[in-house]
Amino acid sequence: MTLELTSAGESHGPALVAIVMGLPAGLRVEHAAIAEDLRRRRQGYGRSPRQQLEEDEVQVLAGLRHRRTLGTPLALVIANRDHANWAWGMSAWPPEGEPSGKGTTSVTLPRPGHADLAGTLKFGHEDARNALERASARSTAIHVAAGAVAEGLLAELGMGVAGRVIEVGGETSEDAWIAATDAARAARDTLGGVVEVVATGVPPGLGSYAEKATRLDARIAGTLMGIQAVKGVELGDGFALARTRGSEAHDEIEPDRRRATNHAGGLEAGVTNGEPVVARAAMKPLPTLMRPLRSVDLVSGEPGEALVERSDVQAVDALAVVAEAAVAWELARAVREKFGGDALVDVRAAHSAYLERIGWHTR
Ligand code: EPS
Repeated sequence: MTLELTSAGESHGPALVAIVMGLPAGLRVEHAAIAEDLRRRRQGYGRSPRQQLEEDEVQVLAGLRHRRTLGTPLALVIANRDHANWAWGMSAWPPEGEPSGKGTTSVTLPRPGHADLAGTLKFGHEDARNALERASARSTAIHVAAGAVAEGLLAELGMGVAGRVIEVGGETSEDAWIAATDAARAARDTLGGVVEVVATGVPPGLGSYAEKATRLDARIAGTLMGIQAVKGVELGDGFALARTRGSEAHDEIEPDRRRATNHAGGLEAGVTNGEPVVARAAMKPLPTLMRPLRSVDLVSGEPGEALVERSDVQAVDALAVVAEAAVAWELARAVREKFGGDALVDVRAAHSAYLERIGWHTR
């Protein structure tokens, strides 16, 4: 038993869609819980005006009846309201008549840092929009919706996951983040930052050291690195551990098998150890710059300036929510693998029986 997600959707296409396989039957899914996470993702100082336009209203087309999962594929859809402005430019079959609206002329000046150049070369596109639309972080909305469902499953087993911003543009306090964002906007520049996700109530034994691909630390690092603009990930004290001695680095085991410290971030040998799972992700400054960097025109071969279009100054607040959803997803996947069960009651029974076997009490 595992949990799988397949998604599709372009940033300015009609919609984002996802199919989730592997949820147990009987899991309560509240529209309000998904809507709240989607609302949090849209918030944040320095986001694009696009966020005022999008409602990120989630629709469930399959797999849910009267608030409970059916144990069958769950189909989620979020419409892109901005698509109305791109109806011709992003159409599957161009409507009759002259091209109108946005996206009707080809993008040939790739932005350093975005998918424009690599995607164009890789797929043989003539218009970089064919690459950048899917590479856009717009797709994180559907992953947040799925993550909210995963968080619901984890909550049934007493687990909670929370993401927060810890740095924006190198600053560590909220006032300084706002000032740095204002300064970057005034300079027509962008910023990055760092977020942290903490998962609590996690039992020991999720994940496995049997193979690299089963290590939960590898999966969490992979899913965080898979989020747009993330360039660094650390678990627990991460890179700082490399600068300490073993006697300081490891978390001593108390009589109740808990730890007084958590340098490992709740993961040893790719397996949870019962302490909170702690992961951090570093986001690079966003690559769409209002004062563009040097580029080359892919048609003429002439030097030029990269594409300029509406974008965010920084989206670190959004990353905190997206990273939370991603970590929740991997934990839920590990839960499905460890406890199995077609119905939620089976999952709960397997979880309780396991905690009883190991004599584990959540602190
Ligand atoms: C993004 C560019 C911007 C962001 C977008 C991600 O898109 P637009 O040019 O349409 O404003 O707003 O993020 C979202 C739309 C979103 O919902 O998070 C990019 O290039 O990755």
